[in-house]
Amino acid sequence: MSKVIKSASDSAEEIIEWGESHDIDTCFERAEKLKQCPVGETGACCKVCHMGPCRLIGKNAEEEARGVCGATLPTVAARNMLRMIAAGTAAHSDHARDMAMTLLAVAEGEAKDFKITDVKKLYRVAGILEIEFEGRPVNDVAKDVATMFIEDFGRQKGAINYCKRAPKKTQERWEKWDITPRGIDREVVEALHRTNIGVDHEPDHLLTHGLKVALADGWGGCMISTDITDILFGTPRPIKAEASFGIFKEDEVNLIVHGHEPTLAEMIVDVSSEPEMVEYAGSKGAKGINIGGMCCTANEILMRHGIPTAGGFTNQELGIMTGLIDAMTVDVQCIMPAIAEVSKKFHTKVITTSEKAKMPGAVHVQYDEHRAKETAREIIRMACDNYPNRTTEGSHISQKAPLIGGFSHEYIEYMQGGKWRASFRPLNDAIMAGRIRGVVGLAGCDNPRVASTGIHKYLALELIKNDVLICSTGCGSAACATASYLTPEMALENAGPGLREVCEAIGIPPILHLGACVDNSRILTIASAMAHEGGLSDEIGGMPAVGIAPEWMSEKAIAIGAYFAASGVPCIFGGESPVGASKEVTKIMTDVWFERFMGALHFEPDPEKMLALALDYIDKARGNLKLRKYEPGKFGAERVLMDMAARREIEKAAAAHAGVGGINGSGN
Ligand code: SF4
Ligand code: MSK
Repeated sequence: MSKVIKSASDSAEEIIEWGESHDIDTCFERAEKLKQCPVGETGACCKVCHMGPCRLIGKNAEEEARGVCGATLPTVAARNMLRMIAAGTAAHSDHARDMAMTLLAVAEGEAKDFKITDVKKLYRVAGILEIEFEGRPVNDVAKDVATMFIEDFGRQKGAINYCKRAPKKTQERWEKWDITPRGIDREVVEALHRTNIGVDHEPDHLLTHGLKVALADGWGGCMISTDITDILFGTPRPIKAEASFGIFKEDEVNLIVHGHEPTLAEMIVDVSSEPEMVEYAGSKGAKGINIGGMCCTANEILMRHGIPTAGGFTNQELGIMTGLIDAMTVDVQCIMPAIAEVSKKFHTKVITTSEKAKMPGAVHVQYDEHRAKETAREIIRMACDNYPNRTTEGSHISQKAPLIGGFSHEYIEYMQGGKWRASFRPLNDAIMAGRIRGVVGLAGCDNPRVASTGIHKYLALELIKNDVLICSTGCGSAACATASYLTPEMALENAGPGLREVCEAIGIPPILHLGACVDNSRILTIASAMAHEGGLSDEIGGMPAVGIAPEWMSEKAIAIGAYFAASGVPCIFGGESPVGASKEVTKIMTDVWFERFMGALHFEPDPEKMLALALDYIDKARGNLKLRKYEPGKFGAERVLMDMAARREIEKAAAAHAGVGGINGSGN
């Protein structure tokens, strides 16, 4: 029998094999043993009341199956989808709420370990929120910004603040179909109410509310989180880093930060270089302190400090199995409880830090923003104390991959014209001319039910060969990073001729790492900027752009797919559809949503079909916009892109102007 490949990453596969030979279970073996329930997998199971669970199966289930209460299969599937969107939205948005509360605490002088790092970004956000900022103390402006964002959670009427950032036509569609979100909490609560036994039973009505909740996530939770993180810790700009298990050091204390929240991780990075901390590590026999990341906390600190990442979701147990991690802190989301179990076989200390998330088998050190640095130092000391317990046990792996990350939407704007001419014009022109065929957001998790990271890798390569520019986020970025795909050389070696030319002219890789999963909001901002720039679609819908989450597993990914669909971006998700049992629900999420919003949510397990569908959407959008037909290597006339030399000239001129800061952040 041929061997089943569990991960498309050689180093991950090596650790999995080492684990198998040492009787250590991981998500890969558990996924193999634990087959998915075929009823639940396709959305045909309802358990919202205790007359059930009801399984709506059998011949003609779509028309004939009924739960005890009489609910039909489309109702049950639509309810299941709405609950997934609500849960995903709640996760992102609760994270955003914490960021807003931190910003408020900083502004009020209560969180003294933090500061406003990017004042230009603060002013830019204040401008969007129509908050006066000229001549006012920075903390007063920050307080008003934080307060306005906090109001977005509990607002009962009107629209969340950032809806106005979308192109007018996109907003009009939302108004027409009544999906403009009011308050984030309100939409999530209403979703839970509607899906309670005996409330909303019409599939289309349920799913329409799903889009409203999702917009509260995209233009609320995710966008608020991205912007506040930039304000507090700096707006990312291109930065070098490394990825994969080779980032762990044999002779240093390895402390890994895992989860999603950037606040404590930022403090850990900050204090890890304090002489007192380094000395402490030395007193335990280590040559230094090595901070690494995992999942999206990794993406946050990689984007701003170049801290290396050990990879995405499926790498968490494997990281511990290297035997080299002295401590792993976890905050919230995408943390497998299995890490506490696997850590028992090694010396690794798993430390939970969020008041919302504890785990049997882990040590809890409560993060408190009022004593953030002290908490960070305490954790570093714990990691150092554990260093002498390291044994030779483990699959010590040394491969690592170089990468460039840090592509905020502000930097992408800047790189197309420098400080004074920053715009999206060159990108739009390159698309119009056919040099770039279209843009794909490659996002979402990696998944042990497929050869993990393999579909990301396949699609990334095929898309850039087809002159498609990729914006990656979350574990999609981690998958590309560990495969050495996030380098400019990728363009030379693998991109189609048009995309290669653009990448060489601007000096960017063909896959732009935009950040964590909440930073999918950056893609919404980019799409809005492209619409405002002109020459393509005047709304987000109709752009030659597609979202793909080929290995998704989290409800957060579903919320993201739904907010892209509502904003006008067709999305393709891998695996079987979680509501595939109902033809009616499937049709609403594809055909009906496309007709109303020019976005859609497809599920397609076959990677080749995913690719074909994405390219088909892109080419049809090009056709509808009457752009020249995409033909590899044949381009039309377009504006000359700004090359590096020209940009340096502009920067020299910029330097002559006193009082204007660097590019770090705010664009214009
Ligand atoms: Fe069954 Fe209806 Fe209860 Fe769902 S709500 S579990 S379909 S009885
Ligand atoms: S961490 S949501 S596995 S992308 Fe953001 Fe990765 Fe998916 Fe979690």
